[in-house]
Amino acid sequence: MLTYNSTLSELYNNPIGRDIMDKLLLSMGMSSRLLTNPIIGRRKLKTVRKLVGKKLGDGFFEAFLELLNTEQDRVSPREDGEITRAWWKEAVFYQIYPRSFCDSNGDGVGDLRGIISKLDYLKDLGVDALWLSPIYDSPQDDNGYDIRDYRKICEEFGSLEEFRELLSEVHNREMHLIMDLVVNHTSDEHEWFQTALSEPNSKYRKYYYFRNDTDVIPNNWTSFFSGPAWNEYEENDKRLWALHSFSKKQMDLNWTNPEVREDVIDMIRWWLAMGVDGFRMDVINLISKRDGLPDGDSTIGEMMGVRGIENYFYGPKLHEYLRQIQSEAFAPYNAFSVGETPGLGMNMCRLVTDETRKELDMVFNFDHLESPGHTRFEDYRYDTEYLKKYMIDWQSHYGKGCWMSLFYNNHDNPKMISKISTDQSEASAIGRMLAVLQFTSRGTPFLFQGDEMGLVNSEFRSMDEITDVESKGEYRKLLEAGKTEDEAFAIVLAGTREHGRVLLPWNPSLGVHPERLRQRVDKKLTEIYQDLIFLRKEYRDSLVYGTFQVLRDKKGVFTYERVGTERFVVDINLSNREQKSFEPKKQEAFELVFSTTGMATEKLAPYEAQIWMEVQE
Ligand code: ISL
Ligand code: CA
Repeated sequence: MLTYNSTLSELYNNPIGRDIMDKLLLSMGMSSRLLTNPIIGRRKLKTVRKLVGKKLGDGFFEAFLELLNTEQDRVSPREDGEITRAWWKEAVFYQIYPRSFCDSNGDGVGDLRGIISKLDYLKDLGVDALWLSPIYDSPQDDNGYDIRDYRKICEEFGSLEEFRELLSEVHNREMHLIMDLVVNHTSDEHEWFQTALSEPNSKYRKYYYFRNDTDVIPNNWTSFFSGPAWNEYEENDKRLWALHSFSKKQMDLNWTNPEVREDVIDMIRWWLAMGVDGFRMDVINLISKRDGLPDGDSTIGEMMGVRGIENYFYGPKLHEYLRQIQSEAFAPYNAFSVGETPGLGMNMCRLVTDETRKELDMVFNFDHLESPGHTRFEDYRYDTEYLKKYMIDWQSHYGKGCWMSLFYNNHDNPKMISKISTDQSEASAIGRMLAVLQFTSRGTPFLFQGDEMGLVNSEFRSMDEITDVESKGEYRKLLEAGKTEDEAFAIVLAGTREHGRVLLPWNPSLGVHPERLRQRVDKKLTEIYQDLIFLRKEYRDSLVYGTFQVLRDKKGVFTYERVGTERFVVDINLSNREQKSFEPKKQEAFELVFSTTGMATEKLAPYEAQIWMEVQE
């Protein structure tokens, strides 16, 4: 039991404690080495509370201790032995956001036929597995992350027959297909929720978080998409409340109810029986909420942008639920799982992905998407030095029993190239450099559609062009906080998820918005992706499973080696200035196998990345 009398180093030994303290220090520009300093580590929590208690408030410390005490397990990274081989560790994944991938019938909305028509292209690129963002029946309040019927395909996208055809076409090409599993919430139009509303005595009342015993809002939680996390209905002249962590049309399922878990598991098995190879599990770390749904601490709420989050982002039954899904649904079909787990740091990620624990195969960790101290809705330039720090940390410390995902973009984020620089003349070099880093690191690369085209952010001109429910909520919130319309729009523009959701410019010459044309900055990039994926597969033993070691970590450059049967040296210029290349590789017998500039230059050009391979006698 950790208490106010526990020392900082005791707190730091708790996996949740470590993740949170690391993040706090990082955002304050301080090193976590501070906590391994014996003098500081001996300080008690109560001393710290005295020092900063005024600023943070008592609730902060209470919540912190309570959270830490829910986790009794420990996982230390496995350093020795072999890495267990698996198809999904060797695969290159490609995320398709169906609405904006490829439109086959000209109605402006991507569809399943469109995906089928691009399978040869994807195979040719070197892609082994597809992840489809939701294609289920949905009122599309959050572009399909609000599901009305888990076993139906959204009409705009196609039919179940077309889905079966897609699946078999994928398998014919020896590729895999995973779907999106959105089970933290359903649409308010889902039959379960509708029945719960219309028949108060039905069992579906217990499928969600309903409250009818209070006139005032049940707690102070806010939703991820701004505003309170509760909808208000009326029933027999009384107020009826229902919880939603996201939009007002995405109602949180009550996972403490065993029938909810059974129904979800049944649905997963239905898709797996059809031949689907696994699932990406949407906000899966949010499914277990603390009993009684206690108020959130406002300091934590402000730090995280959502009030109440400490009560559910790593809830008390998370491990239990994940294991149940794993053993009852995934394991019987030998299916693959990758959890989307916003907010979890490395140690929490270990606790849900370590291979001995049978919870998830992999997760998406998001700590690298913004520089420390910054948030998505902020116009700033991303620090590539931090990307290096993050990669070194994860490559060296995640351990052999865990496996990381490698990605920069998805449908929830502006483009990484644009975060690093808005200078169009640098975009192509940055895209290439990021690709080298992604395909030569240990982990599974997830491309987001359009990465291979070098897409950058769009130049939206006003809120009229923004349809995303999150952006609209953010805009409203900013106006309420006193920003002018222009100021609010500028902030939304920086962070809007819309940048990841514009229709792919497959054929830019065909009457596409001129602005979209500019988005596609690098025509040659697709070939570069092909080459890099080829290299990764050809030298799987080194580039997928091999060891990782930093050779050079000076400002502006990042050099590392990957060693398996072969020895590779990857030499990266992270800056927009020329840099010295890594010397030793030239003296020893190395040959250049790849360069983003296509030349064997003496120095590293801005954002140039080179891959060298040791010549074997
Ligand atoms: O935590 C975040 C920062 O605000 C979010 O980026 C968070 O990761 C995200 O909102 C969760 O995303 C997933 O679930 C949402 C859906 O809107 C997203 O598209 C999906 O990827 C609700 O289902
Ligand atoms: Ca269409």
